[in-house]
Amino acid sequence: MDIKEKKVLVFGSGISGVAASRLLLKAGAYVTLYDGNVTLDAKELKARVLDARFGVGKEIKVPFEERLTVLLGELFRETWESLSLVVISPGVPTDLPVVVQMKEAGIPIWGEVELAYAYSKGDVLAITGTNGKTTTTTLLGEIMKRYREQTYVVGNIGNPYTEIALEMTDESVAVAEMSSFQLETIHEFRPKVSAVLNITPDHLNRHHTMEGYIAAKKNILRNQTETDTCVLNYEDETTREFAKETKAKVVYFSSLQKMEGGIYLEDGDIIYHVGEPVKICHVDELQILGRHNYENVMAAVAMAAAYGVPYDTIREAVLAFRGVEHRIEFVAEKNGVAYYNDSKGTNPDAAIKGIQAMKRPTILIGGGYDKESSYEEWIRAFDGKVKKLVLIGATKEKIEKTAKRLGFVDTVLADGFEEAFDICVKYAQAGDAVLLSPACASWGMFKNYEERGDKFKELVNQL
Ligand code: UMA
Repeated sequence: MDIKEKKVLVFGSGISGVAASRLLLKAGAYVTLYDGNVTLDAKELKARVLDARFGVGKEIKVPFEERLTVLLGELFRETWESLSLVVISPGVPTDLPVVVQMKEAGIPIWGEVELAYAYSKGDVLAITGTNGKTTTTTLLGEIMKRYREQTYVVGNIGNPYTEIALEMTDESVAVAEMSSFQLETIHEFRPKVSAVLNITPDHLNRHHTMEGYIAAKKNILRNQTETDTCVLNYEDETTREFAKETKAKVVYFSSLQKMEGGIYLEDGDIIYHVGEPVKICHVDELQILGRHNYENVMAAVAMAAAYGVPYDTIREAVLAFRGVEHRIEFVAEKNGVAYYNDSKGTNPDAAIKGIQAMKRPTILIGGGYDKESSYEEWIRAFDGKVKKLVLIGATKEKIEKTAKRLGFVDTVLADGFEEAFDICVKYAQAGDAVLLSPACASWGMFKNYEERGDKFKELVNQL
């Protein structure tokens, strides 16, 4: 679609919306940046879009300032009727009445990722899954940077893809972390190599059913062809079945069994076995721990190898990789108590990995935004390790009820994050661990999980 001189609405003014607006302005469109939140400052938002980094578009006759309108509050038919395109931010539900009306009126609704894809060059290597996305994306980014100078790490990881799309050349590679929200609104997005790491219940308040969530994730391989590769977790029943629905070459990874044509663990060795078997490394040589992390490494290795990166380059990057901030991150030891920040444990399954990684008696901070998850399996995974569960946020009562029902009674409800932290400090004895791994998103208390993790680290460092 040529959007020159066309009217485009960008729905959502977070980092995706700001970046998408810039791309659209540079591409010659008239942009309305829209947000439902009336407490935002329209002038400040406009300045944010047109900041110094934006540069000047000489070829465009009408200045950017005049091509950009910021609209807050309600979105009326008069505004959307004449649009050629709506670019929707990942956090905006696609079943909002106004979005449905626009769709029914025949206005194309593109996700921010689709817009980036349409305007970028080079290849995309894309990763999705409920857990492990950020670790796998970061590691693959590290591998690719050693191979391709123009490697961009983008997507759900916190860097909007539209921010760099216009810089990409035929030599560029985008390593993209894709959430289900982002994959819900793609049309032609086609990664050269994709990976689906695992699928367990998450974001059910947005997708309503597990089927809806799975369908969104599956979009990652929808447009792939025979010349593309799709890396799938063999040990996850859902992702294993995805092989039937893609034209791409499938490379499975397994942490439990040998897989010819795939990548697997054998006596602690990571073996890439597509063609001749190649040992990449032993897991004891890695700087990240846990079976889930070995799976993330296998996925990143398989993606890089499928793309043609030499094994030595892959090996060097894998051995140098130190993991990701906010994911079972050791913060400090204070008075004999080890503090771990796993703020990225934003759903029960991720938080299970967090508690499994603990080797000491643990005081755990849980709770937050309500995504309508079930907390039973998480509580069962405490496995005698959790001494006390300190609960915060919208889900605190719900989690406490579930815990009590399952026989875990040592819970405390805290009024806010700092109070929860103080309770942990009070109860922790030398030899214990304090773990922030809430099994819930941070929304409602924090802007995002990074802010929550940063706050935790700040409090630890003040001790
Ligand atoms: N908004 C509306 N109406 C609505 C909903 C939202 O106007 O009905 C507005 C809000 O008022 C707000 C804006 O939309 O101003 C926010 O848009 P957004 O939620 O899409 O946030 P962005 O800042 O653009 O960040 C998004 C991702 N956020 C979400 O998916 C919720 C970021 O993922 C991502 O890093 C970024 O794009 C760049 O690609 C964060 C996330 O929490 C980390 N992701 C979820 C997760 O990992 O579990 C999926």
